[in-house]
Amino acid sequence: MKERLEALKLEALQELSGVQSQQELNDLRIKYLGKKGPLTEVLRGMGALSAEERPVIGQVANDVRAAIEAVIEEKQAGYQQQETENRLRAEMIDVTLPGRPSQQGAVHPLSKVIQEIEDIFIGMGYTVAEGPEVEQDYYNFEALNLPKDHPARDMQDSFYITDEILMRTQTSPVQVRTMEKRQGEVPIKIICPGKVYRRDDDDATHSHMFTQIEGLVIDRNVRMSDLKGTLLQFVQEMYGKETRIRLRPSFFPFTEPSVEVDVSCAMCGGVGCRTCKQTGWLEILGAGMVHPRVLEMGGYDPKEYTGFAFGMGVERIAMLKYGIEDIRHFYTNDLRFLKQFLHL
Ligand code: 2NM
Repeated sequence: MKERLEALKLEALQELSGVQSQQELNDLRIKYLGKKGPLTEVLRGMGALSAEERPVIGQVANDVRAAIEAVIEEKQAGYQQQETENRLRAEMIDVTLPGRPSQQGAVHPLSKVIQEIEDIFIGMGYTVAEGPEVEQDYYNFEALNLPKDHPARDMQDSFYITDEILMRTQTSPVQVRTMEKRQGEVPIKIICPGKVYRRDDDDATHSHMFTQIEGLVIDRNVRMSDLKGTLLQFVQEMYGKETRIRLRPSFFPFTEPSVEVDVSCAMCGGVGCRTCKQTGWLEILGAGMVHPRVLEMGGYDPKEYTGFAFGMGVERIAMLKYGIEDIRHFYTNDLRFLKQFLHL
């Protein structure tokens, strides 16, 4: 039996010396050391041995097993190191190669102007309110004192989705919704930026979709002088400390009295130039004292509360500020246009 074991050892070591792959190594491990292998078989037959022989043969069998295991372990370690080296070589990167340039995005010029205007009003204690672009007829017209038969409500002028639903034509519905939500609480001091929609043929100065910012203040004792002071503060932060404003009487259904607000031309300081068509003034704001009926429909008693509101077109302000001649540039996303505002 001892001879059989020694022969087994020699055979195994012989075969192991010619092994070519990890798979072959694994097969040999199973062949010699596995449950159905010759070593296991020998050990199982030990019961038939005499008491003197058993420890001797047992010792030899263990030695043979250890010798075979040692060679397998050594070869296994070799394969593992080889594998590690192969992986490291395959994954090697050249850190001295120049990097790929990354594409840098930028904030759209319209978004920049919106943020600038928001910041000025936030500085005066306003909060920013937003609302849906698809709006109910009630919030867009009815609650703003534009009854069903009002000429400014011509179906031809708005994008209607159904009889009662349309694309908002102003951001004022957001202000009506805010009044409704606050349930008569004061003060309300909000600005509402966002896209608005009107059926119009697009040209250099008109777009069927554009951006508006409207403001609303409601409290006790809010007066026209508060409106004037607020708008003067706004334009002086926006265009410079020397900027002046001029109010002209106007009409809006939702304000009474209503005014158009001209701003002294920042290009020429008010002496007259191409931008202001030699007038020295630019028309950029509409405003007024909130109509008592609008306050009432919003849940505010017009005998107790008053308010002012104003609105401006963001594209027009941006066009005047940066000398942009065509409103369509804002929506075309031509990178040659957009890249001019990268460092604003
Ligand atoms: C403007 C001009 C004048 C305005 C009115 C309201 C509201 F909701 F309080 F009635 N919001 N915005 C308003 C007033 C807007 O835009 C040229």
